[in-house]
Amino acid sequence: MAHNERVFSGMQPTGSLHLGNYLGAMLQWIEWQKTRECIYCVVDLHAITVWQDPKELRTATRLVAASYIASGLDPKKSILFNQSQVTAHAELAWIFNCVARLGWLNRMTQFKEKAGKDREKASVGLYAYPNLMAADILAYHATHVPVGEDQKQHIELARDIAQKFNSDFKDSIVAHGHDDGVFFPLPEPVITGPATRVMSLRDGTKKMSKSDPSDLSRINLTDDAETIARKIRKAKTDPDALPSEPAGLKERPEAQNLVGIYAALTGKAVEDALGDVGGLAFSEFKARLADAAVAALEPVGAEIRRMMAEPDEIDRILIDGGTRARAVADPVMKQVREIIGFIGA
Ligand code: AQP
Repeated sequence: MAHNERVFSGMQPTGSLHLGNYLGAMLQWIEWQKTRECIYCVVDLHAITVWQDPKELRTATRLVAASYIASGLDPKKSILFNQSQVTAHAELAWIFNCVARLGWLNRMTQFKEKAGKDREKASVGLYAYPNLMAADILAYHATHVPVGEDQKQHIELARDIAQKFNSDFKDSIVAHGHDDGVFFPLPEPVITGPATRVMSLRDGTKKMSKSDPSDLSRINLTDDAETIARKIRKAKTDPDALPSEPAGLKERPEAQNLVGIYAALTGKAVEDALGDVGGLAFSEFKARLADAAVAALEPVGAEIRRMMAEPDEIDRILIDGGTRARAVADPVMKQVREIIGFIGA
């Protein structure tokens, strides 16, 4: 049975969203919303793979939901909710813990990066995180997952899990009315944001991240104009002027990152952006970049602040989204239980 196209994606409430989340994922979400059924989630179950203060988790969950809406997500059109409201995520993740192989998870580079040197002290949840992510997507039979470049490996794992489930339970899947033996679709990663890998402003070889201890490393969607301009002024650079061709950005990670951000914010290809700013010294270029960033982000930040002043309204939207999400996931989970052989499904 061919599956209808359905989009799923999420972000963790581990802090304020930043320019990387916005250019890498969020702008694609908004595009997909125009033409497809979309389910967008604040993934609070993922957030607790690292300890979170309960009060801060609640605030960050509202902040991420407000950031989605301020960026253009329409909660009437798309389903918007926080993950923990829908128990299907945790239930299917457990089933996938039993489908995925240790060897598969051992290859996940994000676990290695996030666990760092003290791997023995990382939570089991951090290790099994990709299985939960596969469950997030597949509990809705989602077919497309718009994300940044760093999530590609996890979506490939979700495809492997879907394929193994379909193969392990093939006879039962057919017996339950899926004549082609396909229960889970193989989800496609969609990595087409205007900048699919935005790097830290302090180190052009490191991904811009919510959890980087230096706030100067990222531009938050909540930063005001003065803060955005200051962070760009302080961004690491090299001593040379900007080249006029993309080839001249090679081996210059900071220049490449800042020009990539400028191009994404002004809606231009890097080549065309260099047509505008090639030859400029960094001091002049940074002023232009700051103008472009402020023009794009200031209205988003203002809307986030307005929404955060009404937390009950955000909660109401999330709870409504939870009800709508359960209506999609519950029938899928009922079938999963029947296919596996659980009594009382
Ligand atoms: N630097 C980035 N450039 C492009 N895309 C990015 N994404 C994250 N960072 C960049 C994309 O944003 C979405 C949500 O990410 P997440 O919140 O689930 O977690 P993450 O990928 O681990 O992002 P962070 O900011 O690094 O969070 P922390 O520090 O909490 O782990 C994903 O689509 C991701 O690809």
